[in-house]
Amino acid sequence: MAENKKSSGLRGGLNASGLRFGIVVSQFNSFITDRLLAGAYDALERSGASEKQIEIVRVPGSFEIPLAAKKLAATGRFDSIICIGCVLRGETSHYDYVASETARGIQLAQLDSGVPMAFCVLTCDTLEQAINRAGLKSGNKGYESALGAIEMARLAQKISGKSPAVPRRDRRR
Ligand code: INI
Repeated sequence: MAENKKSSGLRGGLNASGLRFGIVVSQFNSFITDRLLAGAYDALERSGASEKQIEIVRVPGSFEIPLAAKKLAATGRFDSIICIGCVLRGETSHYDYVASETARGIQLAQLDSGVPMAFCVLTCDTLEQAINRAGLKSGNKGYESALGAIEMARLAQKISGKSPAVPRRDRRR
């Protein structure tokens, strides 16, 4: 019985076909963010999305991501938005403000708009840590975030009844 409960519940799934994605990518630390973008794009394509379902918007730095993401969401054209940035700690407290306001802004943007937003903003102490998360030792966070974006887009559809949570053939009349 407990086993059954563990596997039950609504899930999004990882089929990206027909979904529309916005990707907001920061140009600051583009050595890292370009690799995260490539990872995200790869995940979307492997999951069934085609080029015309994906729109990329470039902003100067991570601090600008939330506004661009909110504006994209307001167009109504997107099922999910992936927010890509990389904040590296420097000698001053600037890092803390950029990192926390970017995270807060993205969370507010997704809660205000109702459009799922994946948080793919690396916050690292060193460049090495960032490189490891952009395709080396620790995988590619862009790839992982894109999978999260697909899953949340599908889950949002199911919760709001826009796509059948249960395949039609399995429904009881
Ligand atoms: N933007 C980043 O995306 N990463 C950083 O590491 C960074 N640092 O360290 O300054 C950064 N700053 C720029 C910021 O995002 C804004 O573009 C800028 O403050 C103008 O609003």
